[in-house]
Amino acid sequence: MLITPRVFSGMQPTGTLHLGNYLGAMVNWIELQKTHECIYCVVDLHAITVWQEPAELRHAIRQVTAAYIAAGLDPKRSVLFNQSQVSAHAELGWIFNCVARLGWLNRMTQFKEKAGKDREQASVGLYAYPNLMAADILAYRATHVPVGEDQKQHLELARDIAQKFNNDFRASIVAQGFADGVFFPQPDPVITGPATRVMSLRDGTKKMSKSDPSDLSRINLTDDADTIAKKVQKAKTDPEPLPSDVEGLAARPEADNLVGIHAALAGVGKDAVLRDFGGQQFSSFKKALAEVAVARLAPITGETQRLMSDPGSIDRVLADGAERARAIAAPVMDKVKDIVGLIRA
Ligand code: AQP
Repeated sequence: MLITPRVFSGMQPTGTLHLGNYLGAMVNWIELQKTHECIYCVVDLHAITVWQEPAELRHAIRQVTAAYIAAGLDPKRSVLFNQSQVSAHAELGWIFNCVARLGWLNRMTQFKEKAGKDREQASVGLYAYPNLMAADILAYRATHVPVGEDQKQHLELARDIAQKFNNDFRASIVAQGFADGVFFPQPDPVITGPATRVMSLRDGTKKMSKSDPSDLSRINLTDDADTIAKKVQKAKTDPEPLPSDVEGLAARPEADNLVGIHAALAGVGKDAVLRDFGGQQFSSFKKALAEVAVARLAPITGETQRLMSDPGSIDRVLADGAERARAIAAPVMDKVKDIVGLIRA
């Protein structure tokens, strides 16, 4: 059972995917499937760490799946499924609940942000979320995890869990035939690509997010051309014209964000965008930004809608992916149980 290069990543069906999800993660996913064995998941068990209306959750799972495919993920080439169909995630998540330390989870900034002031009312699942994320990755002994910058801390925790499991059970791992005492790889974050942290259109210091109450803060992958144009036009800016070089974007978070989005969507650097728009007011730049966003996103939106008109075929893609995922995770889980000392059939 060799550790071979394998990619794993996922997104939560907690709402509609947005430009941050697309540029921060999905663009990399699509590239990686050309060169690597890839497993891409709709992480529905993560979604229920906060309340989800059951009918909306079911719809969102299908819609995220459709958006994956519409954006260019090939379910024949990559393994594409929803997390709850593969029980290895929850099983390994529990084992990792027993490996990870409370002190580690207490440091997770995303829990603090999401739980807010009402921490006592947050679900236990929200707190243990990073352990389940480690299980998502390590149930496949994945080595590479393409994510946006906001997931860096969770990835570091996954690495710590892998290392602690290997250390705690070293003798048993060796006894199970792993001479070097290493069962889990330490997964590497892949935080690269055109825009690893896309910010809110309403506040250049806050990440673009599905859960932001203002829909004007994000461009959704389901927005039509008029909506995109309206959101870009209403995006917060400052009173100065655009600078002529990248250094001029320092301390101008909104300008930096919009130029970064334009550059990422057009597949060029920020310097190239500023060569075209430096010295100009935001009005003409915003018009061009809306055009480039519509050109890039409209085909994805259209294809997502087309796929959503046949939910049965989406469910078949997920069932097929889940079967392939189970085939990879099952021998890993058997070994984990042997290593930990659990008796299995
Ligand atoms: N603004 C962003 N910029 C770059 N990458 C981003 N990602 C999310 N927001 C940005 C990346 O998208 C992937 C999937 O994220 P997720 O759906 O699992 O949850 P999230 O990170 O919590 O995304 P949201 O939109 O902020 O959702 P809510 O509001 O529900 O918390 C990840 O790789 C993430 O890095």
